[in-house]
Amino acid sequence: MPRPTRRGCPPISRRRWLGQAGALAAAGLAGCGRSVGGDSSRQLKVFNWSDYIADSVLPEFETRTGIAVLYDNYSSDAELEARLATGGGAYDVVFPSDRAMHALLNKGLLQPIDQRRLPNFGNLDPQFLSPAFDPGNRFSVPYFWGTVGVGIRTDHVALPVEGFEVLFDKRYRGRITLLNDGENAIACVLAHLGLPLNSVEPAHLARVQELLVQQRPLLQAYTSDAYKERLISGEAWVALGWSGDLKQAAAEEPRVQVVVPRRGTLLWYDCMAIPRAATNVAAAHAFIDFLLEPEIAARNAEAVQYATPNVRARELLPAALRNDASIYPPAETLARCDTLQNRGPAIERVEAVWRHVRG
Ligand code: N2P
Repeated sequence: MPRPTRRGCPPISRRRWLGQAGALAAAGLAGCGRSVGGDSSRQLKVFNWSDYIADSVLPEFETRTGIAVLYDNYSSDAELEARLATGGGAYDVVFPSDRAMHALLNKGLLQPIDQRRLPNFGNLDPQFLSPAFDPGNRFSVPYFWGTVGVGIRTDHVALPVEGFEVLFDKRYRGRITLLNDGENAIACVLAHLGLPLNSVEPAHLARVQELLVQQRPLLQAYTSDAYKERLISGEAWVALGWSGDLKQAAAEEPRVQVVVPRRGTLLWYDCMAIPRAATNVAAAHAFIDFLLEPEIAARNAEAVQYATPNVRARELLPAALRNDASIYPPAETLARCDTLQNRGPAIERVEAVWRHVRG
């Protein structure tokens, strides 16, 4: 499947946001229906992971509602948390992962969501509702879920690849990328060692640290977003990445293959949430509900290649996508996966390993 082409007005990226806002304000213009000054009730500020929405979705919301979307990207939970904690951006809708929700709620950085304003909430699969980090979904609405996997270039890497072992293979020196996300990377190395991926046992973390330090000279980059393009171009041959981004690469370049590690991997759930400091709460609810519409959610799922928790959207997906085991892993694989738990103050040990590795 070719990469989705840009239709209508492209979303404003982080790099372009400030420049465009300034230029348009100076010219007294609003390109693509985006009014960039004045009436904040006609603006919606969205902060989302990179490569995480279909290109056609934002222009459609803008056309339908007359609300201009200012769209900005990030590539780690840490970046989102720091931005919300320092009050930067005044975003109306953000997309934290399950891991990030613990911290954002503890710090009071989100506001309650009014489910009565989300008529499409009922499209969500009940198995994804009321998670431990947010009973009753008072602050979060499921967006996508996925795993951490390994993307490989089949024209350079010896097959078969079972899982994470390929990340430490000296034959691929200088061609390997790792997620620049300590918690995700460390969880995967724990899983690779056959240890619980939430372990905070000093002896376990010492083994992880040793492996990650040994791996350092083999790496081309620590990156949480550029691996997709590098796999496509052939610059990287092995990449630890999030399932949908790897699938997007494979959809564009058939020599990219996605491996969901058989011995188990990290499973995660991302949600939609409204920051405490949001200035357009009404539009935030309208946008979340729009993304829950079956047709919009299906189009979104097809473009980003992540797993949708929206039952009605999943029914609309082409059968090949709906039944793709690297997007929706079978029950026996999922049984060997785990999510990141709230490890309390012991998380500092995990962070210390990452600081040492990135030193
Ligand atoms: C999208 C990455 C989203 C998955 N590029 C991380 N939770």
